[in-house]
Parts: sequence; C-alpha cells; structure tokens
Amino acid sequence: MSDSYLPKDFLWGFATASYQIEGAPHEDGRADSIWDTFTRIPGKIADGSSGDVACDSYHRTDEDIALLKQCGAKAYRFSLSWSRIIPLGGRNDPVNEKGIQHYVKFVDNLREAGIEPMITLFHWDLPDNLHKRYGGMLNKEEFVKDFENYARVCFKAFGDKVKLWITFNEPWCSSILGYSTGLFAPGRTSDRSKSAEGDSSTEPWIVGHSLLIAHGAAVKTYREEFKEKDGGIIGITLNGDWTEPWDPNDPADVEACTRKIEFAICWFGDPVYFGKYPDSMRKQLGNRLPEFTPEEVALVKGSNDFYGMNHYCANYIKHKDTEPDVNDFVGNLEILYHNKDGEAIGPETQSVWLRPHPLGFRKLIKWLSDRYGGPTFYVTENGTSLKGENDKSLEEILEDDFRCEYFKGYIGALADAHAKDGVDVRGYMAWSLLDNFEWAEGYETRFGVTYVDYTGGQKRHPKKSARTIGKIFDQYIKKE
Ligand code: NCW
Repeated sequence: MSDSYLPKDFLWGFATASYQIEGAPHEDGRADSIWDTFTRIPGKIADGSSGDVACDSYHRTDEDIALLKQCGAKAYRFSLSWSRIIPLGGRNDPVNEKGIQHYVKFVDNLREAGIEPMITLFHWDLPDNLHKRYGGMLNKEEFVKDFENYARVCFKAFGDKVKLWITFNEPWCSSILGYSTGLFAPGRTSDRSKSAEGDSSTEPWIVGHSLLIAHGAAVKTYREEFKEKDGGIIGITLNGDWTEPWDPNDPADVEACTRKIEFAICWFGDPVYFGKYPDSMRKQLGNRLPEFTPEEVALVKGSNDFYGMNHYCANYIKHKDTEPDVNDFVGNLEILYHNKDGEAIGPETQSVWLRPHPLGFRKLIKWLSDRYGGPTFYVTENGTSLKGENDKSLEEILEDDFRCEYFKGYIGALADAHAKDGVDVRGYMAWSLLDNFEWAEGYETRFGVTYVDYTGGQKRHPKKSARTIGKIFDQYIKKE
C-alpha cells in the first residue's frame, strides 16, 4: 500500500453534463441548443441517436441523487442547460422561470442529501438561436455579452447555494471539434480555406478567443457582484493528455511533446495565468491567432480561482519535418499510441482517443502546477470507456474490473502528485455517474459507473466501479 495521501477535506464525486443526461428537450420552455440541431443532421452521430431522451435525468433527479448517496459521493458536478434558463439565449431575451426552478430544486435536494453542487455553466450546448442570430461563439462582441448575462442570471439564482463554479468545459473541444474537424456541433470545418465560402481556417482560433474573453467577463461579474456575499470560487475546465516522446533520444520528439501540450492546454491556460498565447502557437499560426487587447489581458489574466482539470490519457508524439498545414491544430506533429519500440502507451478502450496511462496523470498535473505557479486544482473529470462494453451481457458489464483498475491507478497517481510532488489538489469528479449520450459516439460508448438500460425503462444498475471509488478514496484521504 502506498504511503501517499489526499487532504482531509478532499471533495470527491461524479460529473455529468446537461445535454448528455437530461432529455426532455421541449419541456418547461426549453428551446433547441446547437446539439439538438446537429444531431438531426444524418450521419453526424455514430448510431443516429440524439440527446432527446438520454438518461431522462430531467425526470429522475431523485434517482440520480439516490445513486450519488449510495456511492458515498461528497460532490456532484453537473452543467446547466442555457437553453432551459434563457431559451433564446440573449441578454434581451426572456429568462425562463421554470428552467431556473428546476435547477433550484435540484440544488436544494443535493444539499439536503449532503452533496456539494459544482456547476458548469457551459458544457457545449449553446442556445441554437444565438448561433443562428449572430454566429454564436464566432461573434466575440455579442457572445461575450450574452454569456456574461447568462452567467449573472445563474449566479443570482443559485449563488447562495453553490460555491463551486466552472465557466466553460473543455473550450478546446468547442473550438477544434466544433470549428475545425466538424465532429461536434455546430459541425463547421476549417478545411475550406480556399473555397468560395472564404477562409475558415481562422475560425477555431477566433472561437477559442471568444471563449476566453467570455470566461474572463463572467469571472469579473462573479468577483464584483457575488463573491463577497456568496463566498464561492470560479474557474475554467481544460482538457488535455500527457505526452511521451515516440523516440526519447530524439530531441525533436521531446520538444514536440511540449508543443502538443501547449496547443491543447496552454492555448487556454497561458492567457488565464500569463495573459498571452504560447509562443509556439504564435509562431505557427501567426495572425490567424487573435491578439489580446490590453483590456482583454486585464480581463483574462488572473481569472482562475482554481484550475479545473479534465484528464483521461496519454499518447506518444513524433515530430514532423514538413511545414505545418494551414488546418493543423495539434502543433505539426503526429499523435501515436505506440512508441519507436512498438510499446503501447496503454490498453485500448472504446474511445479511439483514450489510452489509460496513470503515471501520465501525475506527470501532467505536476507539469501544470510548475508552469502556473502552484494553483489549486480540482480534477473535474477522469474516467474511461471499455472496449466492447456495449456488446457484453448485463452481468459482465456490472463487473467492470477494467474501470476499477483505471480508477485505482489514476487516484493513486493523484495522491502521489499531492503527497510526493506537492501539488495542491482539493477535489476529483469521476466521469461519469451514468452511462450517457457520448456526443458523436452516441450511446455505444459508455463512461458510467452506473449502467443505464436505455431500452429497459431507463433502469439504473450500479457497476462494481460505483462501489469501488469510495473505497479507493477511503484509503487515501487523511482522517486527521
Ligand atoms: S468527448 C470528450 N469527453 C467525453 C465527454 O463525455 C465529456 O462530456 C467531455 O467533457 C469524456 O470527457 C470529455 N472529450 C473529447 C476528447 C477529445 C477527442 C479527440 C478527437 C480527436 C480529433
């Protein structure tokens, strides 16, 4: 048994996101988000599905809270659906009291159950009207004002009960998957730079910039109007993998590893902590990457009370000798799952991008802690899918030893990062409480510690991992 530990008041629990679990898309005044529209386009979702029903969590809040209690969770991270709260999205559009009341009741019930709510304001489901009205996240001026207004509505409605706030979940995904590869809503691709539609190769970088400014604006609002009274903290959640060189003896591969992390994580992290984009990005992207005005620097720099870290896996990186393509978004390098000697970084899972490698978690959180001057971390997501899980019998699915081992490895690595490397980490949310709508992968990929029987009345069946996580934390969290 390791002698590593986590602090006494460590907050652990589970995470979900509104569009992935709620369903009820037309209930109580909710309007479409960009994901409602996107999922209607044939071919966009692997199994042709949508979040129309998902886990039906909108109607099953009590069941979900009961599951959390059963697991021993101390916290629950969930996202609000902007389209329920301000269905048309904008600052001059009506606020939907029914949407607010739904979440007020949910937060109250969580707190009554002794579970600390952690709210994500934006987990990708932008009101579709804002996309149609002015181009959504591409339109910085409008988007920032509308997001700030939405954030204020939420702080006002829930601020006395909610002490942990996240502005954006994984802005990399909104920018790159939404505006470069087109895998996610709204499905725009930046590979049409020479087409009649004009140069779209700037779009992902413009979207990233809008998200950063909107984050800064919401944090300013919270600090100026709510923090003193409500006493909460607020930050942004960034995703990113650890990287190991394909050939550790090739300095170009070693250098490319850092560049990959800069393109994936520091794109957002550096502005928040240093007020600028990484040099490697400026060098490759030139003026396709927006510049911060002095007012924007003032807004964004220092805007994190904590670093929200989503982390799943690691990969090997091989440098490229060729010039970067105009649409390259990873830093002109190759992402691989085997190194020069054919060794795998980790086992396969159901998600093509996810190869578990727990030591990479310890290394990355330490790397980020060093780069950003030892911020407080909350791990806001960590978890895994299982190769072929959806094709197994229920009995087999419930014995998810692979997922249990994943959590043992990753939570142990986190405890090492805390106890041995001095990283200030205060919380951890496992992804996810429930199997749910896994975006472009539909329902075939399952991340839940609870099996959801989508065709069997949405019945929830806790897997072995649901019982294991609490036991793992019990071993690591200091009693005194
Ligand atoms: S898809 C994704 N995820 C999963 C999702 O369910 C959750 O909502 C997200 O916060 C689990 O955690 C996050 N992340 C995107 C991974 C990157 C995919 C890279 C594709 C390469 C082009």
